[in-house]
Amino acid sequence: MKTALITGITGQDGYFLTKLLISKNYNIVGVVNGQRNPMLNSFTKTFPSVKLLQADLTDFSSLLHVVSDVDPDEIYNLGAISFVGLSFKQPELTANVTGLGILRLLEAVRKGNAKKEIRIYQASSSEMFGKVRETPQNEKTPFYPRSPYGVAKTFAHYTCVNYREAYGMHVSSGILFNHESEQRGYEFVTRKISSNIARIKLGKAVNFTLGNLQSSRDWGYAGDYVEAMWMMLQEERPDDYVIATGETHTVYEFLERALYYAGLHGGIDEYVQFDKEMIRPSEVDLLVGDSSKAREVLGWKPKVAFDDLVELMVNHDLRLEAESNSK
Ligand code: F7E
Repeated sequence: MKTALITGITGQDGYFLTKLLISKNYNIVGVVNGQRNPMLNSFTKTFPSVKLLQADLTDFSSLLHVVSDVDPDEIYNLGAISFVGLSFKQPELTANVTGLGILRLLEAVRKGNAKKEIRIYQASSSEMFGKVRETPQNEKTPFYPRSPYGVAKTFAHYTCVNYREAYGMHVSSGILFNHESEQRGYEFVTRKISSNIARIKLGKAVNFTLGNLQSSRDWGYAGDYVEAMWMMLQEERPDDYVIATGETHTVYEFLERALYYAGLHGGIDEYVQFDKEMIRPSEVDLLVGDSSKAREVLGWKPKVAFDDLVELMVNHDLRLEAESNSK
C-alpha cells in the first residue's frame, strides 16, 4: 500500500485528490496548520480514515518531522495562499507560504534521508504566465507573473526544476489552469457567481458585486485535474506539464451561462453591481492552455466541458440554498 502526504488537504484540490487516492487504496496523511481551520470538521466527517498531522509550510522543523515520521511514497504540495486578490494585500506572507513553502519541503525530504525515493508533486499555476507572451500557453512559454501570488508560484516552480536537476529528485510540477467545482472556495469568482445566483433565484438576495468581467480564463473541473497530478507521479521521469482545457471564456460569459442555468432571465445589470475593490492592481487578461504534452505523455484529458461545469456548480448551489431553507 502506498502512502501519500498532502499539504493543503482541506482545500478544493485536497478534497478531490483524497477521493481519488482512497479509490486507489492509498494510505493518506494530511498536513494541517493553525489552531482553527474552518474546513477541518467537514473534512474529517467526509474522510474519517485520513490521518491529519500538524505542520506548517513556514516551519521547516515541523515539515522535517512529518516527512520523517510518515515516510511517504508520494508528497503532493497543494498548500498555498491561493487567492490572488489576497496576495496583493499580504505579499510577504504569500512569498513565505506559496514561494518558500516548497523549498522547505524539498529540504525536509533531502535532509530526512528516506531510504526510498519520494516522488513530489508541486502545484504550479497558470498565473505564472500572467501577461502572456504567447497564446495558447505551453510548458515552454516564458513566465511574466502579474501578482505576488504569481511571483511566488514562479519562484516555487523554478525551485522544483532546480532540485530535480541539482539533486536528481523526482519532482514534477503541474502548471494547472483555473479549475473549479462545487467544492470551490466562495472567494473565487466562479463560486461567488454560482452561490449568489442561487441566492437570488431563491429570493434570498437581489443582487451582488463583481469586479472585472472582461478577463478570460481557461476553466476546467477540479476532479479531472487531480487525476493529472497522480498520473505525473506515476511516470518514471519527473517533468512539468500544462493542465488545461484549451478553451477560454470571459467572466462575463461565465456569469451569463450561470444566469441561464438558474433560469434568471433579466439583464446582467439587474443582478450585478460593479465593485471597484475587486479590481486588482495588475490583472491577468487572458489565459488559455495547450495541454498537448499531458495528453500525449500522460494520456490525460479533461472530461467536463465549460457549460457542464457552470451547470453543475449552479445546480449544486441551488440545492444547498434550498436545503438551508428547509432546516
Ligand atoms: O479570478 C475576476 C478577477 O479569483 C478570476 C486561483 O485558483 O486560478 C485562480 O486565480 C478572474 C480575475 O481566480 C471578481 O479579477 C471579477 O480576472 O476566481 P479568481 P484567479 O485569479 O484566476 C489560478 C490558476 C490559481 O492558481 C489561483 O490560485 O475573475 N473577477 N470579479 C473576480 N475575482 C474574484 N475572486 N472576485 C470577484 O468579485
